[in-house]
Amino acid sequence: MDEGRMVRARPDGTASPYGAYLCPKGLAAVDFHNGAENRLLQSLARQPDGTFAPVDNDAAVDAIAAKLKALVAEHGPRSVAVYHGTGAYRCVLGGLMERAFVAALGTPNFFSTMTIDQSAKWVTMARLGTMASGKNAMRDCDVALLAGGNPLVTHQGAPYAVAESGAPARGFEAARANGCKVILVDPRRTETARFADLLIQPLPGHDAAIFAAIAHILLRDGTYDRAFVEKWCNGLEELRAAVAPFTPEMAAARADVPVEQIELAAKWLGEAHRVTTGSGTGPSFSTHSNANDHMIEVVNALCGGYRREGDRVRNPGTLRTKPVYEMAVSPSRSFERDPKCVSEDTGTLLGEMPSALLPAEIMADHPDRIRALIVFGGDPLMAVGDPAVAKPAFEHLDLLVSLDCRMNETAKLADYVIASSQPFERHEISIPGDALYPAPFAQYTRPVVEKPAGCLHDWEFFWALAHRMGVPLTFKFWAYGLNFADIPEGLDLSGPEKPDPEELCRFLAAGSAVPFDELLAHPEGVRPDMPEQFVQPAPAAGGKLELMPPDVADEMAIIRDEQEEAARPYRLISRRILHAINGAYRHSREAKRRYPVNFAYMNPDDMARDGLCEGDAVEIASDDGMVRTQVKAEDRLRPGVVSMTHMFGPLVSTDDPEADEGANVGQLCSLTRVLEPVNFMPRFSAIPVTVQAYEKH
Ligand SMILES: Nc1nc2c(c(=O)[nH]1)N[C@H]1C(S)=C(S)[C@@H](COP(=O)(O)OP(=O)(O)OC[C@H]3O[C@@H](n4cnc5c(=O)[nH]c(N)nc54)[C@H](O)[C@@H]3O)O[C@H]1N2
Ligand SMILES: Nc1nc2c(c(=O)[nH]1)N[C@H]1C(S)=C(S)[C@@H](COP(=O)(O)OP(=O)(O)OC[C@H]3O[C@@H](n4cnc5c(=O)[nH]c(N)nc54)[C@H](O)[C@@H]3O)O[C@H]1N2
Ligand SMILES: [Mo]
Repeated sequence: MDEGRMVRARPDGTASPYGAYLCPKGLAAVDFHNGAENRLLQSLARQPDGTFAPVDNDAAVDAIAAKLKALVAEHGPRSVAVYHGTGAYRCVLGGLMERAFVAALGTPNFFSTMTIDQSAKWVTMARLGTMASGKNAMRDCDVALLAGGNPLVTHQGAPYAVAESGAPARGFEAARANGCKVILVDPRRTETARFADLLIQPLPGHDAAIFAAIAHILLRDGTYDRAFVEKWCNGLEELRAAVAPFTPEMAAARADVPVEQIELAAKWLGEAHRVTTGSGTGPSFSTHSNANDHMIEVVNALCGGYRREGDRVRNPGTLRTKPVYEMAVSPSRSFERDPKCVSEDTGTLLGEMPSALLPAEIMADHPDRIRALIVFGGDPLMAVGDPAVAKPAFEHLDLLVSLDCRMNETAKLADYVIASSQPFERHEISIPGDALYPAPFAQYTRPVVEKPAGCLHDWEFFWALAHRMGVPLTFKFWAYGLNFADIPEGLDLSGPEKPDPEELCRFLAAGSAVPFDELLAHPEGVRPDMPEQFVQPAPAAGGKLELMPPDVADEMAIIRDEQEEAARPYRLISRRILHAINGAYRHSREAKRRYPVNFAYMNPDDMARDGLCEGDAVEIASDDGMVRTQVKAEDRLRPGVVSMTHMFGPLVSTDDPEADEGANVGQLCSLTRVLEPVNFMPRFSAIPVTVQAYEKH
């Protein structure tokens, strides 16, 4: 620090369970706190002429509260929706205050990036069920399989993908040193592939077939975990029937991979003593994403890839330590019950509505349509894609509020943009990572720098809003899977007194294995010495996993009979960059230097065949739209695919990608044509496209 300004950030490995480590976004955060990337330092209100003018936060919250109160009085709480973006996940008090606000208001319209990202995983939980003991940690396995994820860049790992949180390369190194074989399934030889013992590079969109074939082999050879399946699974015969047509030869032909690779992956999985399989965004974004994810999880179940009674629990959580049981939780099929959407016959997944239906829920000719939307740390217009459908809907809202530290594409349409604080300016406690760190660890940090005078903490916004609206808040330690109303302990915040953020954190740490005062004394974090914990037997008769419910069997039959769409020669796939996280840090110095636009990467042979040269201006066209960018050769990509990063450029492109600083690939997606059942997930990968050079004027 120098005179109240941040100068430099360094990783601190004294207590961290993964050593000293800081990613490039962590480094860029210093500049951002200091105002880089046009950080919003003041809240803004839209004027009658459509322009924005600075507004005092009190006045803004007053006006928003008055408008929301009027809407609720006239149309009920359902008229108000909240969207929780990636920026909101990094803000503990803000996220919990938001949950308290939504619960107190009583609206079912809670949306987040999870349902425009990997909600296929939630659909699988709802249709297959889950093992309460969780999956095996990669470090304990002899075989680990990851489909469509690149943790070395994204740091995304457990519980869904296969990788350790924190410093992923170290996790892979440690697992391999223990003898773990790593299998990757990805059209791209990713950065993570340097740890792969087997890399399968399929055409995208065929994971359901590939994993059905692996299940087929495990059943054919009898190498699945019979004891596990007998104890915890229903539907083995239905599964057998559903995967019978998915021979290894058929899947290999569909996905254009050597059949030996599918056989080898199945052999390793079948022979292994301890297995874990999982996926990143790839299979959740592509064609038939729910079936893809279901079949990946079925393979894990056939291998019994979950922690079992007596297994050591590496990290039972520190701030909240929970006993771990070997027990199946039967499918909830929550989406079949009320509350349901008004535009489609589908309900919630883990208490959330499908984000891709936001535009339809706003436009619906229904008394319960959405009329006001609060966006917390997100850019839903960019995230859902298909701006031709989404933008008019957002413009149709009576009230759009963006709580953000950037003027993003959604904020540009908002009535109010509330400038939020940043992590080094606020009180944070390590709830998001609590049980995900490779070892027990907890940290509480006070602000190291004062927030800019014009900014509001995210939690302050939700608290002030509730206070002004007269909505009585109860602050709780909410976590996924919990119904807010059912959580017994809470802090009553209905009084006029603004809460003290440190006291809120103290409340959250009430059940912590490390007392709050010890966390206070150790800003570098604490790695507690905890007694070893082991998975316990199920306390009661557990549920069962449903390997092949009828709706999944129907989807598999559709896939079995499907013909490849041949009209467009390439498949567009997703990729992420190390120097930005979705839209955030995209305008940092390093990100802009490396990525003046989001290039279209292609296999060099494909480029040569199409007469394309490095840097050529190209048009990428799908059935739903077109974007322009520059092409770049990448021999890591298999032939037949084009790979681009999302969240670049303005919502709608001009004809100059360089001036636009990239192109929004969401313009190639559809919110009306190709949506998955249940979660209404659009297709963000395996999008059929053509690539063509064009003359720049
Ligand atoms: N640096 C950085 N970190 C991030 C983010 C970021 O933008 N930047 N974003 C964060 C967010 S919001 C998320 S959700 C996570 C995502 O984390 P990951 O899932 O690890 O994200 P990606 O790197 O895009 O990896 C997806 C992979 O799937 C492959 N793929 C595409 N289609 C298919 C397919 O049909 N089948 C298979 N098997 N593979 C396919 C792609 O080639 C790609 O390598 O990362 C988070 N972390
Ligand atoms: N075509 C296509 N579409 C995609 C994807 C894709 O790969 N391809 N990926 C999908 C995925 S996985 C995701 S997760 C979504 C991402 O969708 P979103 O999360 O909606 O988009 P982001 O751009 O990440 O928005 C995050 C916002 O949070 C803000 N922010 C950062 N820190 C804070 C904070 O402390 N407080 C507040 N209030 N705001 C903060 C940032 O400035 C940024 O504007 O997009 C989805 N859409
Ligand atoms: Mo995401």
